[in-house]
Amino acid sequence: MNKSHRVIVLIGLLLSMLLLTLGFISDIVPVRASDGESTIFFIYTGTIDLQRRDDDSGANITAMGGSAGAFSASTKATGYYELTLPADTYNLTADMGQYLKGEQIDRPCLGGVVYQLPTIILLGGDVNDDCTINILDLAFMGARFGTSTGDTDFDPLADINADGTVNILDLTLAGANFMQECPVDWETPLPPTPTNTPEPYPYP
Ligand SMILES: [Ca+2]
Ligand SMILES: [Ca+2]
Ligand SMILES: [Ca+2]
Repeated sequence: MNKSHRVIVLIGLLLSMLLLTLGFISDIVPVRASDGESTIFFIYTGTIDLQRRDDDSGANITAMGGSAGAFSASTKATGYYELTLPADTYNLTADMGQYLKGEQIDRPCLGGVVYQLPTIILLGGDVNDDCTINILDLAFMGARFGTSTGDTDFDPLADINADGTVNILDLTLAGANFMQECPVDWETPLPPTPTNTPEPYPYP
């Protein structure tokens, strides 16, 4: 590389840094995969709402791709998540312990797109994580009824709303969801519109 080439590369680098600083270059850029093909990432955003919890952190969104593998992210306290993925077709799962999970199958995901999945409300009360809320879950909770954090027979699994006590609030929540099963309702989003211009999305 002669001197003029080095100057051109340096100017290019400085220009890129300037454009990045000014926000003209999106953080969603094609990257070179190991096979030499260009891969474009996109971002799913959305919200997972845990019934009767104000703090919706700790729920997981998982995407299993046909060829891209598995990706996952956790929710913040607001229930908000972001998941960055390479283009592929994915099966999506929204899940949290003690709650029934939701699924979306065969979601085609195109590159260079940022879009929002519909909010999903996970139903509480599946203590034993067998995808149904039934007498087994209620019996487990009933056996620990009235216990609180620090009690020897307290079990956080029975504390559905995670307020530190197993009481009528937990029991009525599971009761209201009695005989519900996975997957819970999760509105299917419209297919994303192919675009190389990322749409603005809200960060809470
Ligand atoms: Ca909630
Ligand atoms: Ca169950
Ligand atoms: Ca509770």
